[in-house]
Amino acid sequence: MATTDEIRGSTRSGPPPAGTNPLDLVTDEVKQQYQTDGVVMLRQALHPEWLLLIELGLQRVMGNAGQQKHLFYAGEEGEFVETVRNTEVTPELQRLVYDSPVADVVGALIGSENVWLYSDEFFVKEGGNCGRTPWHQDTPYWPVAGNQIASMWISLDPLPKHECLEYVAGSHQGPMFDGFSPSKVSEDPTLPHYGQDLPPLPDIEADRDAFNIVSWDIEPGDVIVAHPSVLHGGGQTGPSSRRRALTVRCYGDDIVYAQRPPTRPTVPLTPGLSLTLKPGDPLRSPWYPRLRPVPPEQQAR
Ligand SMILES: O=C(O)CCC(=O)C(=O)O
Repeated sequence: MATTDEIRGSTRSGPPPAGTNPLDLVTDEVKQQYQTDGVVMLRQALHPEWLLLIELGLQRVMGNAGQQKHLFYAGEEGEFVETVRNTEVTPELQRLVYDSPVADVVGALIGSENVWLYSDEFFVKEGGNCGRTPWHQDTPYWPVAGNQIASMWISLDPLPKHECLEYVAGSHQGPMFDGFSPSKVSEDPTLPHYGQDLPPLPDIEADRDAFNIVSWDIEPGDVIVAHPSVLHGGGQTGPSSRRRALTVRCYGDDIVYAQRPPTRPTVPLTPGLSLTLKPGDPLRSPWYPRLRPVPPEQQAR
């Protein structure tokens, strides 16, 4: 019987033997932990081949073949890069989402045999001293409702826990707050994104002890899977740190289209979606390709 620390991934038992099936990591205890905390660490879930694929994809994206780059703390010391939905234009990410165990692991955790891609997103903190990723939930930015949805956060670099992504365990069961405003993070990372309908984000950084914050030291191959409603934020990086992370976001059967306050578009942009779906409709659209079962045109011959 695994201890809570082992299930939470806070103790390390070394890499699994070659040939280990990543799905074996998704035990009933891990599923239970995911339900309770909204986040789990899965040690050595991804083979180095998949990490190489992500690295090649990132090189292509940063070489300006990918989608638009957005800067946090633009022009300041803490500047870092975010770019979303590169799977559409990056063959390496296409191979990752169809051929790697990412969708299978997320599908097993959320309990859905059907899995769709919501989006991918790179967060690239290079050059040292990159700023904090502000505390937030993802669901306020997304036009979705339902529970079978999760993000797998994959770091290409080893990280100490204070530079890793941090989570407020259990917060996915609480209220949906307004988002932070990405263009105003250096001014105040709790300034509202929509400014209507949703309660303001709590200032977690100002009162960390009041929250049940969990995070982990991370090695390449380790992944964190989190419910997008769980409050999370990323630590500042040190002077010589490099932190290149990819998040792959997938969902299952119970996810439906939902509206968000009209003052801002949802992320990533999906022009036309609101003309074809009404609130409560299953989230089916070419914006969100099906990953499992693997579509015939994507199956290895
Ligand atoms: O890597 C980061 O700093 C942010 C990641 C994040 O917010 C996410 O994966 O939802």
